[in-house]
Amino acid sequence: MDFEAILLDIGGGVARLTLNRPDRLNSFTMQMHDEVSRALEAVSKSDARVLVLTGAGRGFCAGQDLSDRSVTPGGDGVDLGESLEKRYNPLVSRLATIEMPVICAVNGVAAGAGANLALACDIVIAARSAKFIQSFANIGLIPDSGGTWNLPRLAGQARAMGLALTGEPLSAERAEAWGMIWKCVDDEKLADEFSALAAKFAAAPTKGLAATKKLIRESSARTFEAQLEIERDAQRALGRTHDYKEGVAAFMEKRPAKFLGN
Ligand code: T3D
Repeated sequence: MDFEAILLDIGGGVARLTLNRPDRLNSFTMQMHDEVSRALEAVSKSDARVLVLTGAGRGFCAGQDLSDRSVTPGGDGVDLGESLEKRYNPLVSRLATIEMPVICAVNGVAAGAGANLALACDIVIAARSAKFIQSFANIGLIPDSGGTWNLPRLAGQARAMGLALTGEPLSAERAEAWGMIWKCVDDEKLADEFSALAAKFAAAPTKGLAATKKLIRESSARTFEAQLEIERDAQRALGRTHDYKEGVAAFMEKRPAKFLGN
């Protein structure tokens, strides 16, 4: 596919999407949104069993490219609601619902929508030098891209409030200590770390992982009893998959399982 603002590589069951505007810290333009949207469509239709999202250069993503907006003091405002409805909201919804694990490899600063894009992914591995910044506070906006939903759930209300109202940078180490991300690793180990995890997921029972992701993500909207019923239905369906039968057979035969993702 023809991309300028991103890179997409699909092979060996792994889809790797790299935001690629390093001179602007991979901030989002309309073009980048369009390309990411097309790339995610292609990933959904491909044989990929895991998606890795990362950034080129020293940053992960600085959110909206503020130079892609004609905003002037005293001028007409921009319809940011439209921007969220048409671009940011579908993007984070898609990451939350795509039927495979999404790993975010945060290679550097993640600010504004870039921070919340990362936190919307299923597994976040951050380089030690990376930081997460709710920059919205500095320009009079709210933490979008799921920020007001994810932050209190990941960090608790007190920390969510602190991060969102002050816009202070949160180091990757502290994000890990607060339980907001899966792991913080030394910068030079980031690529090895996410590649190993992606390879593991590419050979995993994908339907089981996709159902796990879905149930965990949807759980807060249900009662415990309702969730038990959903677990029953999911397990019933998974019990009929190739990968469940293969997993049990492999265990009994004391050999590695060969999962096909179905
Ligand atoms: O508009 C809508 O559609 C609504 C949705 C909004 C979602 C949002 O994301 S709003 C929040 C937008 N993002 C920000 O406010 C972050 C702005 N950036 C920064 O605060 C800083 O750049 C960072 C803290 C992220 C990194 O700082 P630092 O010192 O490491 O780098 P830098 O020198 O500031 O940035 C490097 C270059 O990238 C620089 O360009 P230059 O001077 O080398 O030509 C800088 O202007 C550019 N850059 C960084 N972030 C953005 C950007 N250019 C455009 N838009 C950006 N967001």
